[in-house]
Amino acid sequence: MLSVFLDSITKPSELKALIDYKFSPKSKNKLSHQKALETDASKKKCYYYLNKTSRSFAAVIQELDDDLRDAICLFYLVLRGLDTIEDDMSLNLDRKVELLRSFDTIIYQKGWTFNENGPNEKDRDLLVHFDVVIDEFLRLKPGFQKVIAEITRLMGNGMADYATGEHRENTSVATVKDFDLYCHYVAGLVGYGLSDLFAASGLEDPSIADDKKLSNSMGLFLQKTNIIRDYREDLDDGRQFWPKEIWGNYADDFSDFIKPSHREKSRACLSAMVLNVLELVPDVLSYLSKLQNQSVFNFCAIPQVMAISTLALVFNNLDVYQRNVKIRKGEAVKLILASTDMDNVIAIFREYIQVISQKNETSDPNFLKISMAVGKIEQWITANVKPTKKSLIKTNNNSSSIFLPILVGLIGMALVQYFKSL
Ligand code: IN0
Repeated sequence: MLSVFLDSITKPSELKALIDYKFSPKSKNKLSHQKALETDASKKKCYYYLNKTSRSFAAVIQELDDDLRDAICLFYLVLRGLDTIEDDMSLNLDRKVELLRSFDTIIYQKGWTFNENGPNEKDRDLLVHFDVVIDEFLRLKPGFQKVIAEITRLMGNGMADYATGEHRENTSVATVKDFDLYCHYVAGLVGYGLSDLFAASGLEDPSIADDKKLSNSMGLFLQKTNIIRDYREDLDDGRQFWPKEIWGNYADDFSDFIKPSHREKSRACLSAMVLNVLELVPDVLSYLSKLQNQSVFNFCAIPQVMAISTLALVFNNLDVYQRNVKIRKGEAVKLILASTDMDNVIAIFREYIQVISQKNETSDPNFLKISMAVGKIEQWITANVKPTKKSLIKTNNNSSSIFLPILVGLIGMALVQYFKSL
């Protein structure tokens, strides 16, 4: 705990956020939720597993309005169960595929538990006691159950296809299309399911679930950012999620990027991966701006602002190839406290987009494309920020914002060429 404060010792705004967060009074939703748990042992066990698998995200789920809170908790635990089967390299492939393809019916089987995971699987315990999750799942409204089961069916089958080698080349993802499809199965479908749950709860307009592309992009933005951040951890564990269509332009072997002699190619590859993610930002902002319920907005916005801040941190940062790069807890808490409305979220995105823009180098082969992606995001913001409303953002009303970085880039590249030719 002390180390968390020490990490932010030179950042007064983060220190203040950490203190505010620690001493903030419990919200109305959190209090009514805790009261409900006192008399419900089975539900309490589910929240125990939720808190065990993901502490900070569990806190965000527990702030949701009634009804939706339990539906999303169960959705999360069911997906975590599925993930624990997909993840386990020690499971026999046939058995794994059989489980993945039938998981949508398993969640209706009272009493089902599973103890075949390897001893090192971190959420092993969740499947060992999965009967508790099933009991609570069966207590949800049928409308919620149907959404969760349908997404589980689609995701389980998608995961099984990947596990058996479809859309893959040896152990790696081949094309950008395959990469998008994999991320759709594991994260985009979560976006579909959540939008359907928001609609079924009545807390959001049913139209939130109509635009599938936006729901998909919400998941892809989180998953692709994680995949960039986790390069080294995944490499060490024998996993490769970066598509060869991208990294193959910069190396013969996926592990070449960790070599000091490969620095400049490694940097260029990282930029190409970040560019692929930046293209999703306008969709993310469009989705968030449609939300109406405060608790749903916070639940959706917090992971997205964490992701944009992670993306700014990993961009042009070769440490990604050596270790797990993470935003400071102080910064994360500051973002959690600030993500309360769309104006603030836009201001946060704008800040990190500017960080990316400043770290973008003319010598980078993707310099121009990154400048254009940044320009498109700026354009979205200019077109969507209401000028009448008090905003944290300094709008410069400069519609040429897309052209300025491009112009600077072109001049930079011309100068590089000129000096090379001397
Ligand atoms: C999530 C997503 C999530 C939240 C809100 C809206 C979403 C819309 C579309 C898709 C996903 C959405 O958020 C979590 C966030 C999370 O777990 N963060 C980790 C930190 C980290 O670095 O991983 C934490 O411990 O706090 C998320 O990452 N996923 C997720 C899973 C289930 C549900 Cl119901 C919602 C995982 C994934 C793969 C990105 C979809």
